[in-house]
Amino acid sequence: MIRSAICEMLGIRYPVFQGGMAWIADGKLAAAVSNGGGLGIIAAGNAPGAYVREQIRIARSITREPIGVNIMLLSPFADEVAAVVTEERVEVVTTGAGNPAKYMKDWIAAGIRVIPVVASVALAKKMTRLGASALIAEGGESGGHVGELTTMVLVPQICDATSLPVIAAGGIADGRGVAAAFMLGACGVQLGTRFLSAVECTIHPVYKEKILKATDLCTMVTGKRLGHPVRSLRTPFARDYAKAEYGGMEDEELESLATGALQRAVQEGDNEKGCFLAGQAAAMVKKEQHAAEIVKELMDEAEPILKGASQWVK
Ligand code: TUI
Repeated sequence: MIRSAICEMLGIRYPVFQGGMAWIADGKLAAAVSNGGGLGIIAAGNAPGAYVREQIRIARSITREPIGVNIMLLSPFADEVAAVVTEERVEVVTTGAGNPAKYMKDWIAAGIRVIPVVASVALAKKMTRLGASALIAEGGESGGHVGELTTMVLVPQICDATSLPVIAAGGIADGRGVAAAFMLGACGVQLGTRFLSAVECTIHPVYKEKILKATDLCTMVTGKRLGHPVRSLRTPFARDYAKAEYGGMEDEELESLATGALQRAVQEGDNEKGCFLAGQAAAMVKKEQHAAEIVKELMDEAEPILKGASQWVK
């Protein structure tokens, strides 16, 4: 049994978080992960507060275990979602794509555990100072909005910069990745892409199929020019966007090209105009499984690897 400081802190059985994927990680998926012993996280994405409240209540109707909400800080609704998580007393808030400093005092006063995603040492230090409970170090192998550094170099640097528990994310899809993350100093992992194949993940069947069929070089990063690099599957949309981005299209037109693209992938499975966010580990996702089974399998695979690590020491 692998247990760590994050299990004790949050009252969860396994040190596994399900990443807060915009338009994807709803109350049902989060509750299934939490019931499986991990931490299920509802993604607020670009949705209004009322949607997030509804999803929290759906999750609460399915599980009594702790749940989290991920707040995407670029969202125009970030302020109202920040209030909703306090009113609904979620156990954990994770944040992404920015600096959550202005909300932290209120969340901490409400007894919420704040666990920001950090992609740099500077933000890790700031978040430690402002009272975060733990940090998620997310490398650029992940899907969606990505930072510069890979998981391999980011995790140890974040571990050196903080005394808080560190959760590793980006490129982890099986027990080998979990074991490696612990070796780098992490005491937990967060996975997004692997949970796209969960039975309880209600993305369009075309999206799921694309993940299950993905191969090693199937993802690419677009959006660097506008300052929001995003990793997604290499589909016609991603190729068209990249061409427009480097072909000198105006910023506004470029932005309108992306508007609604996540929803077109998640809800319609639109191969031509949808943006299918996925991490580099998509190729390692092989079959549809219940969320709880994914959590348990990750731990069952990681345990003998970690136990066997002493074989290398003569
Ligand atoms: O946030 C994510 N992944 C995401 S967000 C998203 S939706 C989106 N929509 C439009 C534009 C961009 C994204 C899809 N996937 N992951 C967590 C994450 N946070 N990765 C990297 C960061 C990050 C980057 C820079 C966090 C903080 C940061 O610096 C902030 C600062 O002020 O220092």
